[in-house]
Amino acid sequence: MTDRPADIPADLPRLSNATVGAARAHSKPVPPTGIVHLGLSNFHRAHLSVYTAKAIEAAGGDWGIAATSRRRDIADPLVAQDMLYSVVDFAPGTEAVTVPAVHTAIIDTSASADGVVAAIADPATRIVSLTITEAGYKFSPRTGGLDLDNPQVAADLAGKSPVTAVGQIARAMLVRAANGGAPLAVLSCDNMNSNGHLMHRLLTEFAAAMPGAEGADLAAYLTAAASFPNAMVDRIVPSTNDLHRRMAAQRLGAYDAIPVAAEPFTMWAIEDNFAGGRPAWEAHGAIFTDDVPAYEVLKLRYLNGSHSLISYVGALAGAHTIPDSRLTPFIEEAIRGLLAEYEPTFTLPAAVDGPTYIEQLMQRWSNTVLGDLVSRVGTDGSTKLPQRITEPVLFYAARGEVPQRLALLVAAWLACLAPIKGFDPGPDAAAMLDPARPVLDDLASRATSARHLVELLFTESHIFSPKLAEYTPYLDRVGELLDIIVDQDVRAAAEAAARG
Ligand code: CS2
Repeated sequence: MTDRPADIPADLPRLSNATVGAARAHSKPVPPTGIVHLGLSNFHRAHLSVYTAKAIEAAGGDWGIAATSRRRDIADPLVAQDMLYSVVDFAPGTEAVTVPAVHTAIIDTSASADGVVAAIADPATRIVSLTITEAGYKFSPRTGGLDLDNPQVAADLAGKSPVTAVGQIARAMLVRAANGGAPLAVLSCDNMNSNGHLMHRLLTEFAAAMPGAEGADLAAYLTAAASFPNAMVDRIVPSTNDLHRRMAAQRLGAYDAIPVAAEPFTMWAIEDNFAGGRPAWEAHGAIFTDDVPAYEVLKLRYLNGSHSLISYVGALAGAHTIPDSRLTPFIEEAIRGLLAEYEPTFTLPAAVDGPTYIEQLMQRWSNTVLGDLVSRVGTDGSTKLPQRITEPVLFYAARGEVPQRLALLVAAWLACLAPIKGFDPGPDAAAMLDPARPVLDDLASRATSARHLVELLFTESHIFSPKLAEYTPYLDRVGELLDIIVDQDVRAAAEAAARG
């Protein structure tokens, strides 16, 4: 368990039902479980939990959330704090703190999935929601569908206690189907193109690959009783540090070991397609719209794509935090260049003004008190970048043009994650975690040049769609920019990208 920071008085009482203060806890008493959430992440605690607590407060409903966690360092304090924690808004001049009292139980999945399968199977559960990160979906960038070669997927199909989210939901749906077929909505809260459609496809392909009659039963349940709303989720939520704990203690007058710091901005655009009903999330400003795919693309490109550039270029330039990076003049130039490259590749949602959205983003990335780290955003790039670059690069390929900043982004990522022998990308790049590290290390050790590394990446690693490998002018440019990063520095590469 995390130690209390030295400057928080030892006698300051712990956050609990007794110390929270009636005015602060949103939605107490907590209603029974209606949502099972996979992945008790900081993002979940600052987004879906807050929207749901406010919805219950405004309109009621049995929408308590039971969440899975393998992290004892979050789960144990949460239980010790009567399932309470605080969300601390971090921005200059902001004092807000929220305690979303909405969690009913922690489901420990470290030893077995029985608990989570039973919780999703319970007919009282009407929504299963997910923040499992891009890596958790086990989809193949090659096919866009379920990665049947993944050993965990194969084991789940063989009927072992399921470890993947898709396997757990599939097993639970079979129990639901056998017990009367109560409807269920599957709500992804991760950053992927058409995340609802993706979940539907993954479960459909899981059903098709299941041996025996189970596959047909699952397919029938998917058609008759399940829904898959697409959703665009947005709020920048860093990992928790001691400054966040101190601010939480000051604002709460109690000690919270597991607060979440978040920017004040929050946004959620969702399709109103919930087979078993839903909380009144609009009470906290959720936008129900059929225009969700447009919101998703907007956010995946302008926010997430640029965020990745800020992170990798920043790490190489010695910036530790997102604002350090974004406020570096040559990096700001590169971000604006990337935003301009993205601009013609998609259509804005009708309700969004592009220039206003961009200036708001530039401000959100400048939040110096939030302390978001380039290493957080740079983590898992191999599973994030495909959503952020593929379609835009193909858009330019169709025009015979080479998008310079989209090349800089991949060159900077490779320099950070697959450094060629003798090149040191620095401590912030070293701190970036990635499931593809072993694959990338292997490519870097075999590559005879930057261009060769790029070739290996696009043709051998299965990280990106093979369609990208066909556009050699793009691969050439990534290789050239990577050479400049290694031979000179990332600033010279950004300047070369600006010259085109
Ligand atoms: C970030 C996101 O980790 C990342 O790659 O771009 O976590 C980003 O902070 C959120 O999507 C903001 O809503």
